[in-house]
Order: sequence, then C-alpha cells, then structure tokens
Amino acid sequence: MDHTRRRVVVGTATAAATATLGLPQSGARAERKEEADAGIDVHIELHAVQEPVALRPGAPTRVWRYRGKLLSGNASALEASDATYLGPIIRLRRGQRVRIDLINELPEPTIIHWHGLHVPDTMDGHPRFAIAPGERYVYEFTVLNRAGSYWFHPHPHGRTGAQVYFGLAGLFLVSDDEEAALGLPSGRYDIPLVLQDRSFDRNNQFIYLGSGLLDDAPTDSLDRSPMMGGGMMGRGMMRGGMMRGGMGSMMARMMGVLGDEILVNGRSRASLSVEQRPYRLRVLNGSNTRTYKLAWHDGSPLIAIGSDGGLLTAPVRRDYVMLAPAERIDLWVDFARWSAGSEISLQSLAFEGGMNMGGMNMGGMMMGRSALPDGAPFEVLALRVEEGSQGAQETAPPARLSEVPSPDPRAAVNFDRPKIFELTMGMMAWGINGQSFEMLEASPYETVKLGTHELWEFRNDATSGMMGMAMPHSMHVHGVQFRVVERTVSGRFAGYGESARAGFVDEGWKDTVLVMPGERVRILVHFADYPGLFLYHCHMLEHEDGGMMRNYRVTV
Ligand SMILES: [Cu+2]
Repeated sequence: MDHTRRRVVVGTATAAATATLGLPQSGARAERKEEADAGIDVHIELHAVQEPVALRPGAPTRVWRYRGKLLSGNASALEASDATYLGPIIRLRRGQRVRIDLINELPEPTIIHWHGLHVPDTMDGHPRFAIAPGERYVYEFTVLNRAGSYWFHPHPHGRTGAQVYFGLAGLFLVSDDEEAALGLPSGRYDIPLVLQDRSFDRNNQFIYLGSGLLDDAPTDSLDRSPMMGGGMMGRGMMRGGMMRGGMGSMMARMMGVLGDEILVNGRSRASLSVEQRPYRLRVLNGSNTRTYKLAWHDGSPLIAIGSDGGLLTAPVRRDYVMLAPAERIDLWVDFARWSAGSEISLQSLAFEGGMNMGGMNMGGMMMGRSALPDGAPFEVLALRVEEGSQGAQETAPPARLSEVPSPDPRAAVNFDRPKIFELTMGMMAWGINGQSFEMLEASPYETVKLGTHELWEFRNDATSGMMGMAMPHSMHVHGVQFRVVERTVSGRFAGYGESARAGFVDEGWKDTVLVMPGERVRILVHFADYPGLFLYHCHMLEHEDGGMMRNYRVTV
C-alpha cells in the first residue's frame, strides 16, 4: 500500500476533529458527539515536542517528550507527568476504541509504536510511516489486549535510540473486568516504575553518543572517559560524523548506550515512601540497552503477578528477576513485611553482562563513557516504610490470578522445523541471520500465514562474529503476544547466562524476551487478525538502530 496516500486518507478522516481544537465548548461537544457516533471512546493528541524540564538542581534539561491532550473520553484516560520528561500515562479499558493523533513538533521525523499492543500494521508505528516535522499521524484502533502494562515510544529508522534517550516514552495501561475482579492494589497503591539510565553533562544536559540535543553546544562529555578522552584523539577529530565522541562513542553506538545514572520515573536518586500494606509495582525497563537484575536489598523474594502481556496464572516467586530493555514485570509486594521506619531498597544485582570478549569483561573500558557497566550492581529505588493503617500483618496475593493456558508447540505449522533466527554481528553491523534491516523487505522465510501458529527460535550462541563477542539481546516481536516454549543453553558462552538463569519469568504472555549469551529461546507465536508488514528486532535500541531488526510479513 502507498503509505503516503494512506496518511492523507487517515488525516482527512479527522479533519473535522482537528478543526475544533481551541474552539469554544460547543465545538468540542459537537466533536464528542461525532466521535461517539464513530464509536470512538477516547481521543487523545500527543505532541512530540522539545522543551526544558527541571530534572535536577541547576539548569533545566532540554528533552524531547510527549505532551498529551485529552480531546474526548473519560478524564482518567490521560494522566500527565509534568514533573519529568516521561509521556502521559494512557489508561484504557479492554474493548475501548481509541483515536490518537501524533503531532510531530520535533526537528526530525518520528512515529509512535504501541509496544505490546495487538493492532493493524498501519497502526503499529513501523518506520515506513514516520512523519516529517509539522505532520500529523492519526492512529485509531480497538484495545484488544488483556489488562497489562504496555507502553509507547518512537520507532523512526535509525533514530529510535536517540529519540527514546532524549525522553520520548510513556506507559499505556490496560484494565479489564478479570483484573478488576481480583481487587489488586489500585490507585496510589498501584505504582508504575519506569527504569532508565542517562548520562548528564555539567549543564544537566543528556549526553547521547557523545553529544547532546543541541548539537553545536559545547559538551564536557568528551573529557569524561579516561581512555577515550582528549589524550588519545584530538578533540577536533571527534567532533563530526562517525568520530563524534571518539572511539568510546563509536563502540557505544554499536554495543549500546549505558547511562551512568539510574532514573526512576524520570527522576535521579528516586525514593518512595510506602505504607505497611500491599502494593502493585509495575516495572518497565525503558532503558536503551541496560538490563536489570532486580532484587530486594535483603534477599526477600520478589513476587511477580504479571509480565509483558498481563497477569500470570498464579504469582511466582523469584530471588531476583531479570528485566531486559522493553520488558515489564508486575510485582506484588506487601510492605508489612518490613517494620515501620525501615529503609529498604530495590536493587539491581551484579551479573555477567554485555561486552564479553573471550571471557574478559570489556564493558567498563569499551563503553568508555559509562561509570556503570552492564551487569554492575546499583540501587534502583530507595523506599521508606511508614506505618500502615491496616496493621502490620504481611498478606499474600490472590493465589489464582488469571487463565494463561500452557503453550502447545504442536499448534505450530512448523512444529518439526522451528524457524531459526541467529543473532549475528557482521562487519561492525548487527543482523538477524546475517541480514540487516531493509525498510520494506521480508524474505520468504520471514513470511507467515494469517491465522497460523509458528515456532521461532532466537539463537544467541553464534560462534562467529566480531571477536566472538558475547552480548545479551532483548528480542521483541511487534503486533503479538507470544509464549516462551523452551530456553536452552549451548555454545561457548554457555556459562555467561548462569548469573541470570534463575531470574526469568517466562510463564506468561510475552512480547520481549531476554536471550543471554549462549542461549536459545524458542517461542510460539500466533499471527492472528492482522495481515501486513511488522517488525521483529532487538530492543537494545542501538542494536536495533544498528541493523538487528527485520520485517516479517503476515499474508492472507
Ligand atoms: Cu541486541
């Protein structure tokens, strides 16, 4: 389909809605009626804008962010987050029909992907739909997903990493009757935690690959790396093109960007005051590349009640939970476990992280600019436990949460020969089965039939590749929720996953799965409802931007 034409067509459909902006109340009422007639329950405008936000003491940080405006529908559908750069939280119920206008006020093309949502391909935010500055893209879809914590972020070709890093991301929380009947902690006891890492320069500006948002502004980031600083290469040499930011930046462009500060919900040094009572913590790893190994400070088990695609059948307990970029984990915690006045913390424990070459961890050195290598331990969130009103008796979550049937691999049309997707590194370029991203291409191997199930296997145990590099990858398939069927270990990096092994929550519906070095992860995917061209890729955003992304095509 000619997507330019499509954009115009979609745009025309909402010309009337657009025209009412800023008009008096009667105009808005007329619009609401028109939308009600069209079956639209909620209409939201999201402006992608550049603006300063006060994130730390001193100068405001220039960010890119989504500014939301509710045009029609219940006020609870949009919760602004003025205190930080994160986008508004969109809250919808399963079955609702939503129209969302993206208005691009950035100086470069962008498009929004609704991560985890099952929507038609023209609504999925494929980079072929990226809109130029000043343009509008109108999304309209029905929320078919189960209750769960989904999210949205940009997806333009080659610029996803930068745009997310500069602040573009928001939560998309879906509720439904099944979830409501459980009486899980809600309101202020249902807390989203978006985990991200960032590096700031001395003027409080985000530094991405050696430069900030204002390209010509001086930045001190080049001086921060002992190895890659001015001593090794002339500053002038590093200013332009590939060499911007020097060798450390070049490596980060490929291996992934790691910030040296952890931000929770867009704030540094985050802390939270909680009562001695049950809470629901919806954790999203919104980082570009960093993986978290989440644990309570004292080794208390984490209790997971949901993951990417909503609630699990029953709560699961883990000593720690691995959370790769774009993955979500829904935690249930009763803070009555700790006495009033306790200072406790959610931490990320040490694990064998990325950038291992022949057994030597090169993370810190090669990443150059991050003081916090992948796999380094740190505190994520400090919490202070206050006295609760319900008494300090620790309670358990509901024993039964939902119905998640066991995956049946025999449902797959390729049960006997799962499709293999090797995660590869060629000549300084990431790939899948040796191929990098092509905007409109999907090979016959990447073509599936609408209505069928298939087994796919992501293999991160290639023995070739640049210097035998071992890195985790966070594999995401657009447009679907899949099931993990099997996770096996092989290859020369087999040992690397040991420090992560006990932290996977593979029980529920997933849209993103961590594949550690030496691992093979087999998934069962159902290609239902929507034909078209969709993406699958690594969600470590610099890997994605660097070619570890391909299309798959669903044919009728
Ligand atoms: Cu990757």
